[in-house]
Amino acid sequence: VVDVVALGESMVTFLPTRPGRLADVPSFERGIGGAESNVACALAAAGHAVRWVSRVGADGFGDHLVEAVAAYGVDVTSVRRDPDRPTGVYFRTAGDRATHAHEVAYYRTGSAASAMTSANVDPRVVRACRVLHLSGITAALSAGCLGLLRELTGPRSDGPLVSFDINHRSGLWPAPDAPQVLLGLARGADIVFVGEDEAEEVWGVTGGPSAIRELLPEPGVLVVKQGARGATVFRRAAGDRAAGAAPDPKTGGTPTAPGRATTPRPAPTPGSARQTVVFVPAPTVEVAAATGAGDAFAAGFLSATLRGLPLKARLRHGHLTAAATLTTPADLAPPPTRAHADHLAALADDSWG
Ligand code: KDG
Repeated sequence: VVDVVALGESMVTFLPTRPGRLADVPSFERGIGGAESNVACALAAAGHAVRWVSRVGADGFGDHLVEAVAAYGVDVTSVRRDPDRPTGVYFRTAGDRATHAHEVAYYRTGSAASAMTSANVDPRVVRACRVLHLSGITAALSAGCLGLLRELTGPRSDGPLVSFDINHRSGLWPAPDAPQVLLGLARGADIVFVGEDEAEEVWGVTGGPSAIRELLPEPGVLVVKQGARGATVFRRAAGDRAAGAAPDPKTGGTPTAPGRATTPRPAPTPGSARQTVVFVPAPTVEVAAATGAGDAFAAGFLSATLRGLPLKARLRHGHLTAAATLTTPADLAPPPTRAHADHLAALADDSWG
């Protein structure tokens, strides 16, 4: 059984060998990036059975991506090679030490992955898992990619839990339609990840996690990442349908078989729906570059979800996996071993934050 399928574009990344503007940097180091494959790699490193579904060019960069992701233990047999389109690449700076603002230059228009559609991605492969992980980046790549995401997050009566990271990348959205598109996709997902600052940037929501929950009452699980402060999770009663998840001793919630909402799902009324809310502070770390930290967080949270751990442990696993990426300049870092992360996640509350 595949635990997680992650679907999305990956790119060969070029990171400058020294700080400064892209215009001034004379040389770059090659790495790999791609929000969904970052999640896939971290989950595979944590011992889960993971498949990455994508398209890359029939070129050297495509070879490198497939080989590098496979080296993490991810099943890449569903990655298709496109002889007519290139593999996407991108360049970015490490960013300002204080604000972490960085420059990004994408070379991915017309890439192999941007040609993904619901006609050339096999829905049986994508849905044969416990959790399907998607992100808003894919929605911005092309009309075909958006159609595919709409189908995967659309009304359904069975199949995996759909996890959706908003991942708003302003440089990828030509038209001012990101807010509505991302909201629509998120409303169809079961687990949603969003940054507090991201929600303000995309939807203008300024009231913190509870205001974001009011905008997004549909997902059974909503995770609001609050940067260096921590993260808050909202879980509706019966909103946790992770296959095989054990009862949650902290909340008394008893996740059952991989059941799923029927179609169409009634929108719960904010405030009236019974839900659990948990906040966990983030550990303090020396940030080298923030890129990829959200993906690592999602991987840690999903790993703990698949193992049926309580909400607090899910957030702690998210923070610990994110910390590994925050402390490296690359998009992807080897996460802590599962045993080490379990040990850290079990520490007393006053060791956190
Ligand atoms: O979340 C990190 C990603 O943004 C990075 O790896 C590259 O997928 C990427 C993108 O589209 O920006």
